[in-house]
Amino acid sequence: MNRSKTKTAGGIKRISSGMSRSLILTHGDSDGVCSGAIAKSAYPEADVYFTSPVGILDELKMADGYRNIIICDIAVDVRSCTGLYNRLEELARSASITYIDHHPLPDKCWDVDWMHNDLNMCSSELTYKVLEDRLSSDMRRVAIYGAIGDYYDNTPSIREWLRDWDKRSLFFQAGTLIQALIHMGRNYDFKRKVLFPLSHDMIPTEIPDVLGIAREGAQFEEALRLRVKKEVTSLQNLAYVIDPKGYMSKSAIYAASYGMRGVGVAAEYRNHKDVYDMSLRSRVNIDLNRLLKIIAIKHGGTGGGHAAAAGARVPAASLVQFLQDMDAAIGKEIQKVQV
Ligand SMILES: [Mn+2]
Repeated sequence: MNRSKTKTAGGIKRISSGMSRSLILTHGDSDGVCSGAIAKSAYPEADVYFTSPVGILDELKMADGYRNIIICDIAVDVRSCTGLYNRLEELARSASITYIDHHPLPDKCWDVDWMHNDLNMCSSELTYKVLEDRLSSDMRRVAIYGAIGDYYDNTPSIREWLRDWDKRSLFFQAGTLIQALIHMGRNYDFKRKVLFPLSHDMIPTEIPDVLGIAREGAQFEEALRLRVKKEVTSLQNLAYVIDPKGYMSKSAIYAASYGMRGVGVAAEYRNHKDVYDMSLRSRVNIDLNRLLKIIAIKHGGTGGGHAAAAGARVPAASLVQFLQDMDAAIGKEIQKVQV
């Protein structure tokens, strides 16, 4: 087998080399790794690369020559929407395209038969359903790991599929896998080593290093939790922590709980760009994606994601005002919902 080492040029994470008929492009988070593993189980010969909404168009430069292109869990970025659509339509003349995603699509484009978009389930569940004819029903277990990783484990199908397993064992495996993937961050070499055995339905605790890394991650998270508990600041409707020195999404969750607010925000300063990158988590019935699209842009930044889990970037000088505007907007939304 001819496999190259991980390359990271241009954001591309090459995890196997040599031209094969199928190409899988997927996200590097746990839902993305599980989606990729399910797609690779359906097309075992496929090359797999990790990418992101901003990297996808670049990655597709090397898609020529593949007969079958599967993209999983990559949100369509508003700014590159048209370019991406045109490139995919161009590739669709000589290849079969399957675009599987569960993030909101920008308006207008995408009325095409190769786009499988459903906001009601995670990408892993959707990938299993789209490729079901080629899959063992045991791969539903991998879809459940992905669903838990993305907090989409309460859908009708996942609940039904869970009944076929002892959910205590399955949660142990899912938790171990997710904790290890989060702890390894952007280590795509590690993610490659996990994705292949996962595509053969190997349980995560048997995949080399996963259990030990998950334990390290749990220890790191415990220290982080105690830091956030000490440093959290609460406004009226949101609570935030700045530079928590650890997992951003988990910091946002702990900020909400220890700050005793509906929304938690973790912000991290990025020196080279003089901006704050943020992770936001909501446990109240509001749409963070919609609010961020308005308020982050108003402050010269960007933002979006899901209703309950989202991210944003704003110029450092705007952070305080941004947080106050978000706080007020969340308050208004909560009132609307209660009326
Ligand atoms: Mn996802």
